[in-house]
Amino acid sequence: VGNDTTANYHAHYHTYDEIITFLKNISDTYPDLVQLFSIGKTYEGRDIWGITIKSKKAREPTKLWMKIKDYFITPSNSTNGKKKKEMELIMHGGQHAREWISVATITYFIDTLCSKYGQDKHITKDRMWRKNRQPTSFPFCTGIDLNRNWGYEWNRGGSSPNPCSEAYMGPAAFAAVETKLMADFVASRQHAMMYIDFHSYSQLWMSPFGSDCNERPKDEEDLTELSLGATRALKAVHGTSFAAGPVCKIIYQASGGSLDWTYAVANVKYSFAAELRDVGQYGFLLPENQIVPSGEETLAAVLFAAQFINER
Ligand code: ING
Ligand code: ZN
Repeated sequence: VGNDTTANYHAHYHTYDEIITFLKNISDTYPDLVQLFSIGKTYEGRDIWGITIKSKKAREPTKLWMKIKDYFITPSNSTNGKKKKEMELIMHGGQHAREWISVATITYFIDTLCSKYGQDKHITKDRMWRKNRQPTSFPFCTGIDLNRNWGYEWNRGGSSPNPCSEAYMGPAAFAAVETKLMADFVASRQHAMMYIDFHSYSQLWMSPFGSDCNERPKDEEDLTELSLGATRALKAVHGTSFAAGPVCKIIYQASGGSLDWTYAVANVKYSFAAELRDVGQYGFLLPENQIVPSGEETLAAVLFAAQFINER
């Protein structure tokens, strides 16, 4: 992208401004493939960027996907002759500020999908920020945990009413401008078949629900089958092990998370959250030389998921 080579760009984490430049360069370079847009502004007035990647003609929605599949996935007989459905997959990163690898992974996806076709030692308070930047009822405690502020079973455990908590749920569901905008965006995407919310770290592929360990999604079987296949595809790339299961069981109870809402309210059947690398050695401060390997393995999981959904 630009004068920087692809390999070099993804060898580093980037600032918000650099990421905007990256996205604008991508949309200038691949005008037929991508559309860059803002869904609105954060509390502090920064744009919340979105980018759609799709084939040139809306009538041929799977053309890009077919090329991607040819490139990344060993041809299988199973899709031959089958009519391809129109489908849309939503990837969400950066819901939590300090989880840089989630944003780096998505920019890696964008670059890789487009271009194939057509350690920070200084731990600062800012680097370890998690929540949004909205003031609370306490002037000395800033921020709502966006991933506790979504409107399905909000305030049902695993979140905190304390504005100073890292898991502060906010004064009401969707009180955070960012969650409201993102939810409206997801709801507006009629063809969305999958939603994946990227976090770090722990190496997990998670499904609904986070709010209640006893609530089982009606699509449990399909969600489990996809999750197991995706983690297997992921492991095949660099040997990285991901565990799979519902949020509440595999990590902890957490209500007001995005995947519960996209699943139960927006009816995106394949709603997931992924905890990317690592398992604690570097934690949130994942070294830059792991961006590309993480991107490669995660993309393999996503492509498996897309193929799985496409074949249903
Ligand atoms: N983990 C997620 C969190 O918000 C999660 C786990 C995912 C909870 C989906 C609820 C729903 O706590 C990190 N690392 O933020
Ligand atoms: Zn997170």
